[in-house]
Amino acid sequence: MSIVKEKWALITGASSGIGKASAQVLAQSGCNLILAARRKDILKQFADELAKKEGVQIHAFVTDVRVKESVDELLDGVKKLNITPDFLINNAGLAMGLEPLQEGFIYKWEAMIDTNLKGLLYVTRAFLPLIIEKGSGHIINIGSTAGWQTYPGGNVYNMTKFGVRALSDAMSLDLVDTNVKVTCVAPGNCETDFSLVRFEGDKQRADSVYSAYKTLEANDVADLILYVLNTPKHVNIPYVRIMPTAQRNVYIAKKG
Ligand code: NDP
Ligand code: 8X3
Repeated sequence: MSIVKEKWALITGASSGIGKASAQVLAQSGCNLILAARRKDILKQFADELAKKEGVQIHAFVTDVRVKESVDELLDGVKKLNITPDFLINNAGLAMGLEPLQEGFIYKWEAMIDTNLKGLLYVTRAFLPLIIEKGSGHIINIGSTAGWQTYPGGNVYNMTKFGVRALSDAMSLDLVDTNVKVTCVAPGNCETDFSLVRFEGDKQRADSVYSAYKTLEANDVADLILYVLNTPKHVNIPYVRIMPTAQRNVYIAKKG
């Protein structure tokens, strides 16, 4: 049975990687979409093509989740369309750098905290009351193995993803009297633009993250998100971790 068919999902960070793949997989299952990200041209073109291909309704909003006013505009835009999302996929996020804390750059810390934590909070605070009012729904927060295990140079990124995990738990408690479910989906190494962003455009360094062994593909995570959203009303999956077979934790991986 498809629960997502003809429902509405709001996906942040839908212009690339896991967010984009989730949009594709949900659209293939007949779910209508609200897509948010900062890069206007990429996002709009993707939304138009996907809507045409899969025959679902898709609205794209240029949104910077770090900016409260931008999230307010997203909320106003969605309200004007008379849409209340059934699902919120808090996916927008990034890592910046891999320096030891004592050599860290404040601008990188701020970008990670503002996006991965504050952005997630702004979007959730904006849409959660509407979802609760609707009577049922599902929040998916994209965590990470970095929210389970620290690693050298992971410091602030680790902190934000441990935070996403804690927030998922805490919001689930706050929603006990509702039919709104919360799941933290925590991937291991997944080939996307994540490392290109982390290393500020250094393609060679980024590629080396994905060449040592077969990593996850964005679609693997998207398929899992679809599975989680399609669980029956009485079933809630609080956390789910997904790893490449070759990677057993942040440190242990079979190379080659
Ligand atoms: P990508 O870089 O491919 O995608 C990140 C997406 O987030 C882009 O669509 C980007 O769009 C969007 N984004 C970034 N900042 C903002 C912002 N301020 N406002 C709105 N959108 C924003 O990486 P992934 O797909 O890998 O990352 C998605 C999530 O998955 C992140 O939360 C990441 O931490 C998490 N993750 C990734 C793993 C991996 O190995 N790849 C493993 C575990 C977790 P735009 O630039 O257009 O705004
Ligand atoms: C991304 C995975 O191991 O680079 O969240 O932190 S890792």
